[in-house]
Amino acid sequence: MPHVLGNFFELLLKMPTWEQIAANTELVVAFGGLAMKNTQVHAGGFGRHIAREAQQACVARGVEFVSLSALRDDAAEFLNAAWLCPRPNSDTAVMLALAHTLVREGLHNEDFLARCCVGWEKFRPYLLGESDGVAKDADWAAKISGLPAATIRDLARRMAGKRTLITVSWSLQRADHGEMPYWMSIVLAAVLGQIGLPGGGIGFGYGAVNGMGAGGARIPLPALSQGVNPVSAFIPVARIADMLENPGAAFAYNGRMLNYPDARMIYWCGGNPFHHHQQIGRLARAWQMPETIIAHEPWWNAHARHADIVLPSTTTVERNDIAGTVQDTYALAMQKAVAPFGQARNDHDIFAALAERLGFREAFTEGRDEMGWVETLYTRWRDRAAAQNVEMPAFQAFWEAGHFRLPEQPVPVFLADFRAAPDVHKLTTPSGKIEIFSATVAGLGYDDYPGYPVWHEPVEWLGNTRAYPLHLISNQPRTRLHSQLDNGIVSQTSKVNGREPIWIHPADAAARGIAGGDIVRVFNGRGACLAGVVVTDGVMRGVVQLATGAWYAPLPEDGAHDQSNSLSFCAAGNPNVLTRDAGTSRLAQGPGAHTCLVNVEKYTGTLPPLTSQEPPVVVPRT
Ligand SMILES: Nc1nc2c(c(=O)[nH]1)N[C@H]1C(S)=C(S)[C@@H](COP(=O)(O)OP(=O)(O)OC[C@H]3O[C@@H](n4cnc5c(=O)[nH]c(N)nc54)[C@H](O)[C@@H]3O)O[C@H]1N2
Ligand SMILES: Nc1nc2c(c(=O)[nH]1)N[C@H]1C(S)=C(S)[C@@H](COP(=O)(O)OP(=O)(O)OC[C@H]3O[C@@H](n4cnc5c(=O)[nH]c(N)nc54)[C@H](O)[C@@H]3O)O[C@H]1N2
Ligand SMILES: [Mo]
Repeated sequence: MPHVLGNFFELLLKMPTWEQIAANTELVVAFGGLAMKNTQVHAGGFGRHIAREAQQACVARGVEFVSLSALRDDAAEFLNAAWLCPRPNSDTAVMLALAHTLVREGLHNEDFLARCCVGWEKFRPYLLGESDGVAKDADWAAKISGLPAATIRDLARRMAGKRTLITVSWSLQRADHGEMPYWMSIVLAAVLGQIGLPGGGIGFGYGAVNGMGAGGARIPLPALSQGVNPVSAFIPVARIADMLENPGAAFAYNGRMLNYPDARMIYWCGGNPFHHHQQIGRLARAWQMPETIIAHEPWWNAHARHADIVLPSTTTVERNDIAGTVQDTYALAMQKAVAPFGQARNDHDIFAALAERLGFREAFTEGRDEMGWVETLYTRWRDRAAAQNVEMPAFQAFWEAGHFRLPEQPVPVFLADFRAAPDVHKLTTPSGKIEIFSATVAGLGYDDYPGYPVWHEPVEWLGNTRAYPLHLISNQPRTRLHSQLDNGIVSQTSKVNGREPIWIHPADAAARGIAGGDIVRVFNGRGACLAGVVVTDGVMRGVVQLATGAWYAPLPEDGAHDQSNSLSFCAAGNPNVLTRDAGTSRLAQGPGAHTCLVNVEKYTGTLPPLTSQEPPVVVPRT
């Protein structure tokens, strides 16, 4: 993204807002949909959920939606979206074909491509097939995606005839070469040439979190002092099992060759590797390698269970805090609701106690305790607001009231200034323009990244089902945040026979003699898990959906099970025992969860116990 359109976090704040979309957009083309389930959350917290009413306002104004996704409910029912089901991971091919149709039919914007972009002349021969003999036309993409060629051509024409917003869900990145559909979506929007027009062009993740497309108060929130980490060794987090298995080994990352450090100790706080990592069986084995693992964690989940030392921390309801984000208009006082459970301590108190043992408590706390920090951070926020002529109440008044509503700031039309004068209002890319061809990326020397977006057949996909016949979508869960509160009632009541629900198309279920409510074994060469069946035509044929987040429940090491296999098995339905632990590419080395084939069979054995939710055995001190 920084190579192509500029700084990602800046872009997220500047994208077309829902208000602008409702007022100007005629057609929204959503790759990966606009899942309403995901808009329940936002990093930093939110005062009001806006996604539903924002989308409803669009419908009321006549905005049309097209959702390209394997799941029907990635678009809310009230959107009346046209539902297209390209094979998962084939989006880049569909986007190429849309661009091809636009160019062949003279519907592309030559002026925009010439004025606002670099590299059109390098990409065009690839698109048209002049450089490799393969025209990336609708017939070509039809064979790859399974969408009819006429549907692709018709969509391209509709996009050109209307004010169109192209949007891509964050999920498309989590795949083999997942950087490609992002780049290609920007190129497609450039070919269409509506970037910089109100409600037109491109935006990302409107169905990822509540605040995408929100106006908000746009006042950056202050944070604790970060200090400077004296350790410069770095790995992309998705490469951690690689690191543990191969200390010292070299790996490629974004044009550099780095070496895996020889990590002897792991201290993990505020994340659950047994949730987010791919191929958890491999991780669980690699986890045996460091000398010490410390988990700093409120819950007795897989993260805590796999640690040598657990520092129990409080949850958000057991401490005082403030919540807010630039994309919201609320400052929220999060007053402690209950006393800390057992010996749990606040994260800040744990770190302060550790800093004390290491001899730098004062430098860490800056002399402040919990409420000292809450008040200081609020006051810094208030000062920043004042600098933008927004008056926030003094701390005591805010804390007693519980919240304060800030005025919403108007959001300028995304890239309108750039469109009008690209040489003056430059982007933060190396050329200052939209990089259809990136000299930076081409210069990295990665043969799979020639400098412009190209289609690569994913390593696992429905275009090649020799090994396993079904594509697994392991998306964000609707009943929790990742693994958080899987032990809670909302998540637990969604389970089928105690196992995570798996969605399967009626034809795929019938072919396997599977019915709703059955327990199935989902498996591939990397692992297996049990899941509870929901048969639905809301999922594309050939695709199964098993959301992330069930607490990893490997088989007990009771002698009846071989340990190496038992670690790759999850009795609760965590899909990450099945997914591939390989980087998306040498460019980003991100997790490629959505590139994953599996098979499903009815499970007829005795159900293994679900040990993952049981509390720890406490041995009294003697
Ligand atoms: N309820 C809830 N909300 C959440 C979260 C949560 O855990 N629970 N997590 C939050 C976080 S951290 C994030 S990053 C965001 C993530 O936001 P997203 O990445 O948008 O969320 P997902 O649900 O993973 O993916 C959305 C949809 O993309 C589709 N999809 C997957 N692969 C492909 C593909 O190759 N092509 C196409 N066209 N579609 C595909 C799937 O059908 C999936 O339902 O959600 C946030 N919101
Ligand atoms: N297959 C597949 N895998 C994925 C994804 C996918 O789409 N598919 N999505 C990826 C994405 S986008 C993300 S963001 C990651 C999410 O991965 P993680 O962020 O690692 O997942 P969480 O379950 O949210 O882990 C948060 C942990 O912090 C703990 N915690 C909560 N509050 C506190 C606190 O106040 N203090 C402390 N110390 N701990 C606390 C929770 O109990 C939990 O164990 O997963 C990634 N993995
Ligand atoms: Mo995420």
